[in-house]
Amino acid sequence: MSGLIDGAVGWPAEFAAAYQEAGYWRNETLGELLREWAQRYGETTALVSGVDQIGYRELDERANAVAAGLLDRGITQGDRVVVQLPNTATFVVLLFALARIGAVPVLALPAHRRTEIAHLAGLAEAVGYIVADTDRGFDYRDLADEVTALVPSVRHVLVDGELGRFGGQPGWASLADVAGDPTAVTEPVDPAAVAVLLVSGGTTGKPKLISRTHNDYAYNARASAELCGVTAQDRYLVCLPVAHNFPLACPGLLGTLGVGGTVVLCPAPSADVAFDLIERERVTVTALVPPLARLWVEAASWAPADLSSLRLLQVGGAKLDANLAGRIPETLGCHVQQVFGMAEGLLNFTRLDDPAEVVQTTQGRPLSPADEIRVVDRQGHEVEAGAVGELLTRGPYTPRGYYRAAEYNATAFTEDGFFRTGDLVRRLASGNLVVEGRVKDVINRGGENVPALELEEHLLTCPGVAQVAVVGLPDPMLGEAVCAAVVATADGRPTLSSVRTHLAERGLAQFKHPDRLIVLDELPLTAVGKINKQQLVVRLRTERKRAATQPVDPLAERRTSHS
Ligand code: OOB
Repeated sequence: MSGLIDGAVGWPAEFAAAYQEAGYWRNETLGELLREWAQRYGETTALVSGVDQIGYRELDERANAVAAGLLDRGITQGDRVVVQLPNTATFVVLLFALARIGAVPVLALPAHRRTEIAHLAGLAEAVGYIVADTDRGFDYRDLADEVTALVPSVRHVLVDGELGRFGGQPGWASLADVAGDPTAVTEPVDPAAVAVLLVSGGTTGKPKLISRTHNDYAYNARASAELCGVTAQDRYLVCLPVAHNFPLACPGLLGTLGVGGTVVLCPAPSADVAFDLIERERVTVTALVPPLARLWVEAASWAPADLSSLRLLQVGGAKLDANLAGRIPETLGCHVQQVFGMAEGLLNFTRLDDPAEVVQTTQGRPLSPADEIRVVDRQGHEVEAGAVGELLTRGPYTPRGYYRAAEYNATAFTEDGFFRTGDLVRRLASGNLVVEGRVKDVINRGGENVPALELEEHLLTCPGVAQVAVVGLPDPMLGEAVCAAVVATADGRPTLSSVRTHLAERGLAQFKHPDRLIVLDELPLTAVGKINKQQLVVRLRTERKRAATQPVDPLAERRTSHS
C-alpha cells in the first residue's frame, strides 16, 4: 500500500475522517470496484464499441490480463502513464488495468499534440505513453516518437494496433502483446491513493494536472449516477472524449458501470454518427458541450432519426444558452440537464424534477451535501445573497491542490482549503447557481469593464447571430477593444451597425457594445469542443497583422468578412 504519489495534495486528516464517516468515501479502489461489478452483473453487456460487445466478466478478465502484462514490463505502483486513446474499449481496459496495479493514468485528450503531451508527460515524469496507432487520419506513433525524444522518463510506448516502422524498437510494444498471468497482480492498492490525473480545462497557460483519488472519484461517479437516476436499464453514450471528467465520471462511463448499465462508445460526437448509434443501441443518456448540443438540435430538425430511447441529455462545460436549452426537449424528445463542473472537482446539476425555468436558466446546484460553497468579492468577503462573485469551493471530491504546483496552489486555494474556481456566479435563493463568466474574462475597455459573457448573451439575441465569442484585442486608444466574433445563421447577415442598434434597443450601455464585429465560418474549439478564446485571439491578432502589412488579401476576405 502506498499513500498519495509525490506532489499530489490530499485532504487534512479531519476532513478525510469526516468524509469516511459520512459514507462518501467507502475505502474502495476502481480496480476492486470492477471486480465487484463483474461478480454482480456477470454476462450483462458492459461496453459496446464498434462491433464488439463486452460483458462485465470479460472486461474484468481483460483488465486483469493487461494489469499483469504491465507489471511484467516493470510498470508498477505509483508510476504515471500518459494514456491518449480515442473512445474505444481499450481505454476502459487500460483504465482498470492501471488502477489494479496502482499505476496512475494521465488522461490526455486525443486532440492534444506534442506541446501538451510533452508538457504533461514531463510534469508527471511519466514512465509510459499509450496511444492508438492512427485515428482520424493522425498517426500517434509519430507523436510518441517525438515525445520519447523530448521526455526521457518515458520508457514504454504501448500501441493499440500496429507498431508499423517502430516494430522492434526498444520499449515499444503492441498492446495485443501486453498480457500476463493475472495471479501476479496481488499488491493491494490504497483507496486514498491517486486513481487518475485529469487535465485541467483552463484555457489560459499550460494545462495543469488534477489528482483524483480512488475514494473521491468513486464517490463522484456513484453520487452523479444516483442524482441522474441511472440504473441497470440505462445505456450511456460516450460522445465527448472519454478521458474528460464529464463523460468519464459525471456519471458517464464509471457511473453507468457502477449500476450495471451499458456504456456505448461513440467514435465521434457528430450528429450523423451519434444519431445512428442512439437508434441502433437504444441509448438513454448522453452528455455534450453546448456547441455540439446546438449542432444536434439543428441536425434533428433536418435529418430525422429515431431518438425515442433518449431520456436525458446532459449539457455542460460552458454556458448553455437558455433558448437552446428550451429547444432540446422539443427537438430531441428528452429531458435536458445542465451540468456545471470542473476537473478540479465540484459538480453542479439541475435536478430531473426541477421546473423548466430552473433547468433552462441556471447551471444547477452542488452534487453533494458536503460541498461547501462561497461566493466572494475581490477582497474574499462573501457577497450579498444573489450578487455576483467568485465561486470558491471545497468538499469530498475537490482536492486541495493541483498536482506538482505548490507555488500556483498558494494562490489558487485559500488558506482554509477552498479552491478559487475563477468562475463568476450568482447563487439564487433556491441554491442554484447562475454562471456569469470568468473572473479573467472581462475586457478593460478604456477603463470600463465589459464582462464577455454578458455581452455574448445579448449578442445571441441579435437577428442573424448563431454563435458568438467576445474577446478583447489590444487597441492604441482604448487599451483593449471589444471584438465580437460571430457565426451567422444560414440566412443571417449581422453587421456591426445592425448588432449595435439591436443592443441599444435592448438597453445595453454603449460602452459594452462591440467595437468590431467579425463574421467567421466557425469558431475554434478546445480539445473537448468548447469555444477556444485563446486560439481565437491569436487568430484575430495574426489576421489583423497580416491585413496591416498586406492590404489586399482576397483569400482572407473570402474566409472572414470584417465590418
Ligand atoms: C468541465 O470541466 P473542465 O475542467 O473542462 O472545465 C471547467 C470550467 C469551469 O470552471 C467553468 O469555467 C466552465 O468550465 N464550465 C461551465 C459549465 N461547465 C463548466 N461554464 C458555464 N456553464 C457550465 N455548465 O467542463 C466539466 C466537468 C465535469 C462536468 C461538466 C463539465
